[in-house]
Amino acid sequence: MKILLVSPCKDPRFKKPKYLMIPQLALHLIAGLTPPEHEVRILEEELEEIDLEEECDLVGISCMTSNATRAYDLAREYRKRGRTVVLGGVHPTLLPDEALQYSDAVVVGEAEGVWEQVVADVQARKVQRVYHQPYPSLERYVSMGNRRNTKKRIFDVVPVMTTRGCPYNCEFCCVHDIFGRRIRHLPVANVVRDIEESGGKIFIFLDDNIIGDPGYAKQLFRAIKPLKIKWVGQASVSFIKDEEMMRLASESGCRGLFFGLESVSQKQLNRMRKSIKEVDKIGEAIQKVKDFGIYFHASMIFGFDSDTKDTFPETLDFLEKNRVSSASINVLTPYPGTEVFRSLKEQGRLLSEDWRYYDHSTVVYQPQNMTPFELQAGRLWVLKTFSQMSSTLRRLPDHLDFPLLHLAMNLGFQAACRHELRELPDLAARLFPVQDSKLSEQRGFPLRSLRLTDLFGRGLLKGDGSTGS
Ligand code: B12
Repeated sequence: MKILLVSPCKDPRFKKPKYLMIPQLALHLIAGLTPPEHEVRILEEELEEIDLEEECDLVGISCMTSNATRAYDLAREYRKRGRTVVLGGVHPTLLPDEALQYSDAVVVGEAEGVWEQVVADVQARKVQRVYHQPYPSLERYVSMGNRRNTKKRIFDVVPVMTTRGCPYNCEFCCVHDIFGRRIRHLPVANVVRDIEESGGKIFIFLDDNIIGDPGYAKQLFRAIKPLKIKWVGQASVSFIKDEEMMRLASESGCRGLFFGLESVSQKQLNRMRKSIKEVDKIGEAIQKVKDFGIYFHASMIFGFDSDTKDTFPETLDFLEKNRVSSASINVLTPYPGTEVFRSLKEQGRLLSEDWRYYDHSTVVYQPQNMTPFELQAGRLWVLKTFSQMSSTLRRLPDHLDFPLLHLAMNLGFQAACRHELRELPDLAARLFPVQDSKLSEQRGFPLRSLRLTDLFGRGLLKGDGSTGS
């Protein structure tokens, strides 16, 4: 059979810069699981156009929530053309009944342990509706071969994942529901073999927390040190509590880590399960990571119930004062399946259940201490001010170990911000309550020519809970 594995983009009209793209590990893994008699092609829509007429028997589509609508549109089109369509990934796992309306079958959870059966059933024309094997063992080596692709990406970064599952129960995250609370590992020897076979030099570990199981992490770092690779990954700030861990990570080629700080509001930090809860200590942690020659990327979330309009300037001050190189500036997104989704829905605070808006950048619920528009604009103000050239250059002397990465990341965020600003008036008209858009018009901020600095300069966004004057 000819099998096409597709990763849809969120919106084919607005593709991300190619240099930011990393290969979709799930599709390479599924290709590796496919019995060798079948022909498999991987198609990432961010990198190439989709030809719906492309000849194939089975189409496997992977999606998260934000690109689920596009995935469903494609599934519908492929099925019209007589292809068998199987949906998998985070969103179909969370809402299998919804995904089944657009596909022949859904794989709930991981592909390991079921994909071979899916392929055999499609070939025998006996496809079942749902395939699910909870928490499969990751012991078997799945060969993904050489997965470098220098032609299409500027940074040739190869993805690897060593663990699945997360012991934490964060109310805004669905990972523990999908992959379970127990951390499962790939054998270290298999990770080493995969790295060697991949042909890459720079790697990204996609694990939610590469140091989640400290014993395993140290074993892994010791094993990959002789490979002389460079790598980046995600970790919790508890990283800095273990000097040996930091040294081993750095010696094994760690050059950058993504830390989900989420908030620098003391109230919110007290509510979350974080290993470091004091804002000052987070500042020290940032410095310590940098001292080990590791790039610090922060991820922040605005819109928790304890957040007020003051949270925006406070967060910006924190990021600038601590000379953070780059930051993902997100809004709280109530992904289906999470506690936040259940609770906001119960309280009647959801503004939309159109999954295209569930992307960490768009406000889809009524915040507690501000209007949806204020949250949307406040996030953009922080993103714009922090990543603009003057601020980026001011922080550059602190990042001379990685000047290009520092510039590339901030330029990328700046470009994304410009696009979002252009879209903001239309978005506000479509999504936010009428009064919200009117309010800003009345206060002299015509949405069409909105300047975010004005929102702060004239006090619209500043102030605890009030709408300003
Ligand atoms: C890597 C990653 C990314 C990369 C993806 C790019 C890439 N080329 O890999 C980047 C950085 C671009 C990214 C972006 C985003 N991400 Co992301 N990302 C992840 C992360 C850390 C790992 C995903 C991964 O590749 N895992 C490794 C592979 C092997 O696992 P997998 O994808 O789950 O696939 C397995 C199964 O799901 C299944 N499967 C998957 N697809 C298919 C398809 C078929 C046909 C079958 C049979 C099976 C199957 O089989 C696979 C093997 O078992 C997860 C966290 C996590 N633990 O899942 C978040 C996560 C998936 N991302 C998330 C989010 C929110 C986003 C963003 C919206 C964030 C943002 N601010 O931009 C964007 C959306 C991008 C978009 N498409 O619109 C959320 C998703 C929540 C949701 N309900 O959608 C997660 C769960 C993080 C979280 N903790 O909340 N992300």
